[in-house]
Amino acid sequence: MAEVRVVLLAGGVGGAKVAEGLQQLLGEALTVVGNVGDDFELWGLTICPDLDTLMYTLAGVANPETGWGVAGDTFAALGMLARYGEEVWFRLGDQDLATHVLRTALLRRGWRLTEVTAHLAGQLGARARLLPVTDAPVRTRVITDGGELAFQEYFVRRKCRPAVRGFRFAGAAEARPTPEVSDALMSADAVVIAPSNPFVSVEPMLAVGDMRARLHALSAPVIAVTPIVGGEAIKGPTAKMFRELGEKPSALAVARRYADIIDAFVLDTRDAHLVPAVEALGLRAVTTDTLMFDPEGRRRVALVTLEAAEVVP
Ligand code: FO1
Repeated sequence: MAEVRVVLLAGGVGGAKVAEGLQQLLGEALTVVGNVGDDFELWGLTICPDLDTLMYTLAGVANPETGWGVAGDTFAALGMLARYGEEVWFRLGDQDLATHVLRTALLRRGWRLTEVTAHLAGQLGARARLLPVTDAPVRTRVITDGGELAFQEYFVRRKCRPAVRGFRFAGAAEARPTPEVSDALMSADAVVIAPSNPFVSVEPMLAVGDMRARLHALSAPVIAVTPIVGGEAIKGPTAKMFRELGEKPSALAVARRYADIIDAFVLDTRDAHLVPAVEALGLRAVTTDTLMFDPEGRRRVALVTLEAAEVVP
């Protein structure tokens, strides 16, 4: 095969790692479609945390400790905002702030979020193409014991502490995937669902217009990688969310959520005992070490995923 075109659907930190691994293997032939459900506005600025996490990681400038934000960033502007009496629970770095200032200015000039994202990612040196799933505003709302919260209020301000009862993706039903996303899906040799949180990273994208039906109808293979290993999330609140929604967290529980749209599922070697149950869902199951501690690990998981899709470059 001359060139293997792959589309990755990804959220933030977990998704960015496999995105970077796939970029090592595919370069420009990779299209990363990012979640916009955790976008929000702060001090008049449009902030797109998942797109930025993907962009910084693909460009090699992400903060390696947090996975989000820019490596070596400083927080002088945030310190000044605190002196003005503002609440500064969302840690915006000085360099990161430049991203939001420019994004907001370009959106006000009439650029689509797709165009803004392509410009920023290109200028920073990302090789893969980065696309928001939609240009329309979609906002994840977390229904908790204590009422409904905007996603970042729940995730950062309340540190995922309130017990989750459900989710709402405001604007998703009316939103449409962009023409760029549609074209990328139509011409893909394989579609990969990243090891991101299914509830708040992947499902907000699947809820955009007819995305779920489109993936179901694709003839190209669709492969998901587990974000749960040994019953626990690699990072973040995925396992806690499963428990609060009354389900035992496991790679199998994740596979079930995608069973209607995927052909194969990559799970960790530690969960090999779940293979028969995943196969009983009608899926091909592939086991590997899914933990990605370094660029070599990211490349390895990306390669196994492409092998599972039978589209090795
Ligand atoms: N996550 C946090 O837990 N605390 C923060 O202060 C924080 C700031 C932040 C700033 C810019 C950015 O792009 C992402 C940031 N994140 C922060 C991550 C963000 O909340 C993501 O939405 C989540 O990681 C979910 O993907």
